[in-house]
Amino acid sequence: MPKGIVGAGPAGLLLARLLYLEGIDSVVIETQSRAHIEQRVRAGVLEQGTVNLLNDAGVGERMRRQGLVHEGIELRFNGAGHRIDFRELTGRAITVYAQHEVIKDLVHARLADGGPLLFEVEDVAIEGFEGDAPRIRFRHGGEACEIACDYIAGCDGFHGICRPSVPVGALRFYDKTFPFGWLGILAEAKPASDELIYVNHDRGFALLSMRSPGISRLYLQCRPDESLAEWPNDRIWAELQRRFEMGGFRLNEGPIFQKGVTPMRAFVTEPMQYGGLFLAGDAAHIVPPTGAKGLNLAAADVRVLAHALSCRYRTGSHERLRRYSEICLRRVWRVQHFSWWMTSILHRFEYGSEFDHRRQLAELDQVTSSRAAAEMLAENYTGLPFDLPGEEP
Ligand code: RFL
Ligand code: PHB
Repeated sequence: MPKGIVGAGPAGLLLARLLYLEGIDSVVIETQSRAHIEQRVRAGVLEQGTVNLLNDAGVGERMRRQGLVHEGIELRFNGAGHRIDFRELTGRAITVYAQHEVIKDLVHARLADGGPLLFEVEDVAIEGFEGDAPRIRFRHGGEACEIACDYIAGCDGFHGICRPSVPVGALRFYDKTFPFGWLGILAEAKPASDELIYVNHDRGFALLSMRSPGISRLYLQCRPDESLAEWPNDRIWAELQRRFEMGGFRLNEGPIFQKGVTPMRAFVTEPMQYGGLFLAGDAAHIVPPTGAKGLNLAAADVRVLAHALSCRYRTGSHERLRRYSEICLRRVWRVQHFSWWMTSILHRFEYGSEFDHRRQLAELDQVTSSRAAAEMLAENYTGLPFDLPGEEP
């Protein structure tokens, strides 16, 4: 019987590809259209381990050509910039390559592999996963469909149906909401720096990222319920220029072609499994974006799950599947800690006192002047290697 994969985000599509390479059949279903998922603007930073995984999975050809390899980032505070040199500190780097480009590569591979990958499904429900007869029901092209599978992978993101289908009380949730959001834009403007710049400013956090040599991706801290109507383009550029100000530094401005507000939240589900249902990626956990970790964590989960399923079919042993949640959660909590820490040192907390602001600046001073502290940041940012206990193949 096939594996049922609910959701064609990075978690679902990469899982399908890894299983295919192991000779394991799966069916992927997705509520959105192909065009929608291939254009949805999301993450941009890939850890070295994610890059290696995509390359090993044979879907890295365009990423190798178009991805921008970055060997460091800048932290800017108190009107000065400080570079964290990843290559020198860890020997590793990150790659800036948009999440929707990863999605295009994975969809292309999936269809070339012969699918199945069903778009625009409706009324999805999962059943029978407490016992040994998991089923997915949905409507597709107006017809009622049912897939019997031996396992279900819940890869349907934070707002999906898999996690809420587990009986109440069987899972435990850990949740933290931050009192701010990010207003993000994409602009046709040459990035003013070759590397990402994270800013701690009196007026709030700001971030310069990019999608290509001609497209800037910029964020600024705002209220979690900020209305875009209050942010005409002139105001966005003026606020960004103030927060990035340093010497003669100026952001390059250009037409803004995408704008959005993202609230900041952290969330973890424990365990990430119930019977024959395995939750992966945002369906199981979300992190605030300051550490650029969500997509990378989704990739790490499905790597563990694909390996566990492969062991199950090759050797008959359920041991790896049984330990799926325990293995993933160790990385999940390490990444939660890092994402929380990056968020806490870089943002302006509305009710934070001047004492707290001074303490943040002291912490940034330490990170940019102590090699041990810089190494801690660099090691986490470029990604914990895939050798946490249980993760090694
Ligand atoms: P996704 O990408 O949300 O995919 C879930 C898919 O499931 C579909 N779906 C269903 N399908 C079938 N039946 C149902 N009932 C369904 N319900 C939903 C959805 O349509 C969707 O296609 O989850 P996945 O695969 O776990 O991937 C997680 C990542 O998308 C997410 O963690 C990252 O985008 C987070 N993130 C970042 N991560 C990074 O690693 N680096 C970054 O630089 C980074 N920046 C970001 C980010 C997320 C952001 N936003 C918008 C939340 C920046 C931002 C602004
Ligand atoms: C992005 O390019 O969208 C991006 C980069 C770094 C982050 C978050 C988002 O921490």
